[in-house]
Order: sequence, then structure tokens, then C-alpha cells
Amino acid sequence: MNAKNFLEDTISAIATPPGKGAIGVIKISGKDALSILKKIFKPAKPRESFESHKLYYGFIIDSQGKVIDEVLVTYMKAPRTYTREDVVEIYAHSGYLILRKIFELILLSGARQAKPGEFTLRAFLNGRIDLAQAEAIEELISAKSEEALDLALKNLFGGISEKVNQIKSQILEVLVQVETAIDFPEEDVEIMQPEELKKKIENEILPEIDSLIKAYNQGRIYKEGISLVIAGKPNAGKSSLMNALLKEERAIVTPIPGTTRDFLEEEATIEGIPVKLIDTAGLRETEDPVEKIGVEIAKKKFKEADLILFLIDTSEPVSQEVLKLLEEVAKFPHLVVLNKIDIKNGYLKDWRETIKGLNEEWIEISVKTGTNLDLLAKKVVEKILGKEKRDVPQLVPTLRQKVLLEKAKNALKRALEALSSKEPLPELVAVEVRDALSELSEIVGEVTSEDVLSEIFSKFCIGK
Ligand SMILES: Nc1nc2c(ncn2[C@@H]2O[C@H](COP(=O)(O)OP(=O)(O)OP(=O)(O)O)[C@@H](O)[C@H]2O)c(=O)[nH]1
Ligand SMILES: [Mg+2]
Repeated sequence: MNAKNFLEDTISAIATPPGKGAIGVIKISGKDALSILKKIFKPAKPRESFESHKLYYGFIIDSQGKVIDEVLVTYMKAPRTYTREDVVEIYAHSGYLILRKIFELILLSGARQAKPGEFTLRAFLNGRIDLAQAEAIEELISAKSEEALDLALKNLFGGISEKVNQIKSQILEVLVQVETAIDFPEEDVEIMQPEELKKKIENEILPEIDSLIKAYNQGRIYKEGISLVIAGKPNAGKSSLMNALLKEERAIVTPIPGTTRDFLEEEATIEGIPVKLIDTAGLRETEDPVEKIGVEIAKKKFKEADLILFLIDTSEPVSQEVLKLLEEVAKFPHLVVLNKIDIKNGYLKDWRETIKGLNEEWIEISVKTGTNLDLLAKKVVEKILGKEKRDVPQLVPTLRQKVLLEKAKNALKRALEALSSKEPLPELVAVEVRDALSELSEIVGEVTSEDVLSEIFSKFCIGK
């Protein structure tokens, strides 16, 4: 995209989701925003001009002067706006037809339909936010847990950008020394002081980069969530557990084995982590063609799972059938869950011994009475995040940012190698150090290709 021409257009979008609602918001951004407003809006009290950042009451009218809707509008003069351009917002009644009609009037008056993320892209191109902040806005909108929301907010206020700039200035100090050595070749080794530079890179710069990369892996779980598959023989209580974790009667529960034949997928939160819960058809040999497909799908879901809860009905005696199923499940990350411990004359003891003998970790619950369900939640999180104390990291980069951090790290490692040779050549070191710097610059978007921009902003919804 040619940034300049591209910013010439005035863009507009319906900013609220489709469907009925109390109000629907339409945004306009660009140099014609105000003149478009004047064409389609008739204030209740006639007036020639609009003050910035004030609300006005009136009517949207079409070219024949017919009233389309009763609305509130605001005109926000650049640069104190989201995009740093002139912005108009129209608060209309929300209904698909009304909003569509107003939107069409705006387009007829000279605006162009905005692409996904285009308002935020303008905020970036006009220098109001950097690229990492733009990504944080997308993360804020799609946050699935309180923790994810917190992390997104920190980055929106510049958390990652600040940290990355700090690392960049440390690298810059290294580069300055190396460049000086290039400029004064006779005294190069003395000026460059390879040992000192190596120490700086190894002990000060790389650990900072590493801790951000590590934070990505920890934080990813809070942002993207995990998938948890509930598996086991028919009647083990899988659907009951699904409902208990969801706290709603979502799945059908009956004493008849083979109740669930398809799989069910629902979002829940366990200990602050967004979880995709998947209830599957009970695993057994079956002639029923529908159930058969269900069993096959269940097995496919194992591969996608971050963790499989393998449920066992302890009211039934230990059987080869169940143990064989467990063998299959054990190829994937899993946890054995002994269910129905409320049943007094069951086989809990036998199961316990057997599972122990297999060196499997297990947990004992009763979905019916709710016994140990809280423990199960804790155990799930522990299995996924590991035993060590799990603090949500302070700053978590996005995947794109993490990849750039890794590239910068590799460049610095190559710089270290170059510095370690017998007679280090400052030119070689400089190439690598500059490379590291430019990777980091891409995080905040000082140098960014069009492809990267469209990749980032296409994830946004229209109107943002
Ligand atoms: N006593 C007791 N009964 C339970 C418990 N959990 C589930 N049940 C009962 O076990 C039966 C089967 O439960 P479901 O949740 O339908 O079992 P499922 O594993 O989904 O079964 P399929 O869908 O057929 O594979 C129902 O009658 C439940 O009420 C429990 O902890 N204790
Ligand atoms: Mg079921």
C-alpha cells in the first residue's frame, strides 16, 4: 500500500456487532469526516458549526430530506482522536437495516468502507501508537481471561515496546564501540575490547531477551488457552464432568452407555485459564455406525489435546478393556481420573492399586457429589504449567514478537562467535549486531514490510 495515498481517503465502518442492540455506532475517519456529517445530519437545533468532542442530538436524513433515524453524533477534531485524523461517530438505534442505511448514506457522501483494522492501522501510520501497541489492541478485544486482559493492557500502555527499546539501547552501546573500532582500524582491538563486549551481550542483553521468550511460553496459555479432552469408556461420567466444569447442563447425561455419540465443544475458564472443553463419545467397539464415527473422532481429538482426562468408572471392576484404552490414551499428555468414588461397594481400591502399579498419576473424584472437583482443576493446571509456582509473567510478547526476539538472539550469538575468534573483525561483529537491532526494531514497527502490516491488521474486526 502506498501509505500516503492510502491515508487520503476518508473511511467509515459500522463499529458495533450486527444484531439488535440499544445503540449501534458508525465511525468515520479522515479529512472529509466533518463535511460528510454535515450532509447527512440535521441537528435538532439548527447550527452551522460543530465543536470538537461534544455530543449533538438530531436526525440522519437522506438526500430527499427524509428522516432515517434519531441519533447522537460527535465530531472529534484531529489530532486528539483514535486515528489522529478528524473522526465522527454516530450513535444510532441498532438494527441491521437502520445502520446499513446510514452507512450507505455515508458512502454515497464520499467515504470508503474501512477494511478490518484500518482505523488502528491509521493510528499506527499516523504515529499515535507503535506496532506492539496495535497488536495489544487486538489482544485486548479477543482476551479470553482476566489475565489475558491484564497482559494486553500492559502492552497497550507500552510495556513490551519500552522493554524492547531498553534492550535496543543496550545493543546500541555495543554497536557504538564496534563502529568506533571500524573507524579507527589501527587501534581496533583495544577500542573494541572483545571480552568486555562479550560479557555485556552474554550477561546483560541475552538474559533480557531470553526472559521475554520464556514469558511468551508461559503467557501463551493465558492468552490462547488450552484444550482439554474428556475421554473414557461409555458411562464413565464424561458428560457429567463436562457439565460440572461448565457449571451448566450442556451435555446429555443418562445411565445408558453410548449416550454421547458426537463430540461437544465448549469454552470455560479453569483457574483463570481459558479452556476449550471437549466431551467425546465413550470409547468401545461398537456396531452402531454413528457411534463408530464418534469413537473415531474422539481418537482424533486426542492429538489436538493439551491434556486428556481419562475417566474411569470405579463402580465397575478393573478390566482389560479399560486398561487397553488407557494404553492408547497414554501416548498423549493425560491424567487418570477415578470417578464415582461416592459409590460404596465399588472397586476404588482395586483401581487405585492397578493405576499405581502402572506408575500413572491419578486423582479420585465424584462428579455426583462434587468431591475433589476443585482439586481436579488445580491438578489440570499443574499438569499443563508445571509444578513450580506459576506467576503470570509481567510482559508477554505475541508470537510475531517472539519470533523476532529469537532472531535477534541468534544474531547476537553470531556476534559472540565473531568476538570469540582470535583476531575479531569489527566489521563482522557489526553486521550481526546491526541485524539484532533491526529485528528488534520490527517489534515496535520502525521498519515493517507491507506484508507484515496486512497480516497483523487483517486479524482485527471491521470498525476497529
Ligand atoms: N454415583 C455416581 N454416578 C455418576 C457419577 N458421575 C456420573 N454418574 C452417572 O453415570 C451415568 C453416566 O454418566 P454420563 O455423564 O452420561 O457418562 P458418559 O461418560 O458421558 O457416557 P457416554 O456418553 O455414554 O459415553 C449417569 O447416570 C450419571 O448420573 C458419580 O460421580 N457418581
Ligand atoms: Mg456422554
